[in-house]
Amino acid sequence: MDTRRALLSALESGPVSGPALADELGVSRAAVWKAVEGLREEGFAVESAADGYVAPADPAYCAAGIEFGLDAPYVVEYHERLPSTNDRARTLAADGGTDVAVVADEQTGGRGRLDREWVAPSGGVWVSVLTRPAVAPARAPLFTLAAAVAVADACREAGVDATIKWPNDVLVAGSDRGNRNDGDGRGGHKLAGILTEMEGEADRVSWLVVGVGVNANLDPETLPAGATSLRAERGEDVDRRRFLARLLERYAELAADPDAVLPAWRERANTLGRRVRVETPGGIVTGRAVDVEPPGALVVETDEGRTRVHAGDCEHLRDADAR
Ligand code: BT5
Repeated sequence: MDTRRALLSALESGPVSGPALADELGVSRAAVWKAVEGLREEGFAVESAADGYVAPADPAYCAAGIEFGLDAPYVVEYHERLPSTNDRARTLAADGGTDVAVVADEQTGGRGRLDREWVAPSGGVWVSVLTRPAVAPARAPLFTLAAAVAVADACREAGVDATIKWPNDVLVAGSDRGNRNDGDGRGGHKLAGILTEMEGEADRVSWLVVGVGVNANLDPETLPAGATSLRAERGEDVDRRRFLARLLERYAELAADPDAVLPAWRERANTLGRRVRVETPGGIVTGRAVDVEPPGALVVETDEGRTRVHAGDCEHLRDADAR
């Protein structure tokens, strides 16, 4: 473990004496001091007290702040502004990196699926997790579903009743309050989206980047029609540091236990049991969504029988909608 990491984890359990930590790690006192200064430069305001260094009471949203107390196996790379955290994670992947969560306060070139734009001003939670799971590429969709569950759970812990629309949207359903940016008209407002990208060979994923965008402390008026935010739903800002830590912890938990993903997804899904219209690469499928099957296919009961949809844009229909 490097000095920075060791210092961060030592700070979790109270004041840290510089000389004692230097002895424990077998590094110089100057090295510990440098690590303290490094954390401060990152924005993690370590204090000096009589009995040693003390963690800030309310850590900032920065790399060390997010890593502080984080129970997930990722190094956090934080940027004030990036074109896209997915692009940055892909660059790290090309350089051989892994187990990194790239976070930006603002994205200037955020991407949705199919090269759509993702609006990502300062105040949101924009993160891409780079891993190299030992699975076949066909299993990759499970990680998208895992991320959707992780987002839904983090939102629920923050007091917002989020549900999942197949395959990758996290929505807030229900009553139309005046503070949302309307335009959806189908009972759901988009709180978060997920963009999964990967490279792999026939039998093995080489790298996997799961990009998650959550409209956290934003006003829906600054977002596309049909969007909502945690701020709008809760009526106050969320602690992005805690929210993101929970999201990453839940994602890591599910990524390590793939069998738990589908049952958890089904429980939080808003799509199952509803009439849907899915635009797939092979055409439009309309019917009732009845299940999701490994590794993430939507099972739709159509007039012609059951069909499995592996990718596409899904719209929830009112029962009366005739198409
Ligand atoms: C998605 O695409 O929902 C995936 C979004 C993934 C964004 C994350 S942020 C971190 C990482 N870095 C990136 O560059 N991307 C990922 P899709 O299902 O294609 O939905 C895109 C559509 O959602 C757009 O065409 C807009 O209509 C709408 N949209 C754009 N920005 C939005 C926002 N902030 N909130 C809600 N809806 C939005």
